[in-house]
Amino acid sequence: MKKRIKHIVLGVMLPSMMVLGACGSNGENSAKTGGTAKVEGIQERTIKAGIGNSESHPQGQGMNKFKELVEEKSGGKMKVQNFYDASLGDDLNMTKALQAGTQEITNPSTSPLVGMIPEYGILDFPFIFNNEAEADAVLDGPVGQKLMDKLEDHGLVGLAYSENGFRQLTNSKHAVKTADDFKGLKIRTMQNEIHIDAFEKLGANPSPMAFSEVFTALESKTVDGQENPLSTIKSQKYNEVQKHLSLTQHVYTPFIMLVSKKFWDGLSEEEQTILRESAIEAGKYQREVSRKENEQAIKDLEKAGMKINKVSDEEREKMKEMIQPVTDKYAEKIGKELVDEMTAELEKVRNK
Ligand code: TK8
Repeated sequence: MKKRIKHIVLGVMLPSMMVLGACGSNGENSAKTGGTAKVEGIQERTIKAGIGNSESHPQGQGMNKFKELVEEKSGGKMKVQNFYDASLGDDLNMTKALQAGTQEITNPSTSPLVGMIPEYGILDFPFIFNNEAEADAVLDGPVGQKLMDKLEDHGLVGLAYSENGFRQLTNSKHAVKTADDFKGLKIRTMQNEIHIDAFEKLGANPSPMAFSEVFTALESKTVDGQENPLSTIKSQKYNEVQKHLSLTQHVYTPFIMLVSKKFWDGLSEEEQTILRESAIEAGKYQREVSRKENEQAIKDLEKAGMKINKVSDEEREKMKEMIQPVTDKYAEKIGKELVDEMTAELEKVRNK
């Protein structure tokens, strides 16, 4: 009986909450204008932005830069309120909140978006990028833009990419130096079918899970390992519950600055420009911070007692071959055209 009452109350409250959220802090600007903003100038607004990582992580530092830029460019009228550590929810919940219009901004990894927009999967192909410059070229070029354009149909607007980074494997069981060493390890993956299939091909036992649950899952040994960039391994203190760190560098993950389309459509062009420019500028700054932090993090993790294993190019090549059928399967599913475009883009950077 109690449960039923709760449902009825929620059912009444939710729609009105969503309408309120969709207007941001300014109730007048709720009109949906199909992209062409009706309002002019800059209004007083409070913009809620949530991320999964901590404030000290490069992602948190990037969001602080974004806040600073938006406030500066709007003469203090547009205020960004940052929420860290998944306190507003994990990537997928926050993305849904943007679609509902109850949260204005989030900065997820692109990987969990693949369930909704399969094309983002091209970025999840293991070993597709050799270095950060290649990732930047694809993301900041026409392929990155094409992917962003797909968001609008899903109630989202993409402003800029930044960097989560190259992912490295940690685990509590044994050193992973070769492709065979993955066998039998239970590994937490992001909620992404390409990642899941790839780890299966390596003989591991993948367990998809939201980010905020990872530390506890490692601590309680529900899983043996996880994979994330060095900056995250350090800031989440995974070293406290994981002994081995392998520099597998098996896949790159971008972050993307997303805005609720319901909120976006109520903004003036001037306000939209402020948000877009700030996100692009903050994204550049964030990438620099991320790259410096990864260099520092490996030293700190070693000092903290992690056993660090290098992985030879030869072994990484073996892993790539084992995973190739997965890449081929999703390349076909996503469509040859986009995959070829990315390949051509990569060729261009490689021949520079
Ligand atoms: C943070 C996540 C995280 C990602 C993951 O919200 O889930 O492992 O690497 O950075 O996006």
